[in-house]
Amino acid sequence: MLTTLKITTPMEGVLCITLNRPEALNALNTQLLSELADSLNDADRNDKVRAVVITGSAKAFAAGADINEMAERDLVGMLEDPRQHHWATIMRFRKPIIAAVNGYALGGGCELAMHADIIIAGENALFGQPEINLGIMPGAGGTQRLLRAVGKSLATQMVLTGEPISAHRALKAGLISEITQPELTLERAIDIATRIASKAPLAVRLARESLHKAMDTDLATGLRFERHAFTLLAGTADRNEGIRAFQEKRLATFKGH
Ligand code: DAK
Repeated sequence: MLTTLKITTPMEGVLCITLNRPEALNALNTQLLSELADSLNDADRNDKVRAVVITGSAKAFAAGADINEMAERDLVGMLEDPRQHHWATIMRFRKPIIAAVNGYALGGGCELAMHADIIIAGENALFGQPEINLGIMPGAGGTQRLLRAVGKSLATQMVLTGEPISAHRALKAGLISEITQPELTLERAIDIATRIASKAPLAVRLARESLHKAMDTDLATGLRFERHAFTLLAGTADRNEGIRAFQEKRLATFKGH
């Protein structure tokens, strides 16, 4: 039974995962990360799930790793920390994730949002990497993904001062793609997920993989991957259906093969 998450299917093809530890502002303890990793593993294997929305509460998407739990681990404990495996599972997830962020997205919370493919935020959202205030530093992508998203100067300022940025600053910097009124953030994220869920799954998967390549390879390698992926899709039934539907002036029905 899930104790730290709520899972719903608001629209066909869309799974919505709500982080649910209100007493700790959704701090990411081992239990929550384990349930999140297991849920994503299930969603990866389930053909009916085409996109996932991850959200929190009005006050907090997630206020970071659970500091009380972290306090119990020394160096050896950190090296053997099961949470790193859960983070790795989240990173390996193969379908699009949209993060719907309201309130605090701090430390591991900001890092979890950055694991998403798209971040939508309410205008009250705050993104930050405050680990430096605890005498530590980000450990789940907060120096690497943040720098790639917002550039060197702002990432360095955020990581070394620990001071968060507003949703508007995050939008300007490219960390998020849209700002909504807080009460509409989840609805908007589900709307985007539903649109993605209606597309050809293999095209979505390869396009997403190709976008990821842009983050971690040089341009020539990325372009080569894109060309191969594009060519591969020529062998799919959904590609034929998509083109035929355009020519016949009707909506395409994609089957995922
Ligand atoms: N952990 C545990 N409990 C937390 C928490 C957290 N991160 N954040 C908040 N809480 C708890 C508070 O202790 C409080 O509990 P009670 O005292 O009521 O029992 C309750 O949530 C409500 O919080 P506040 O009373 O503090 O609420 P406020 O509105 O006054 O303040 C706040 C909200 C978000 C500004 C404040 O709670 C805060 O500063 N929280 C800590 C934020 C933070 O420093 N986050 C970074 C944590 S370090 C790694 C992966 C990830 C990480 C590291 C390694 N590997 C894979 C290697 C990540 C590290 C981190 O995220």
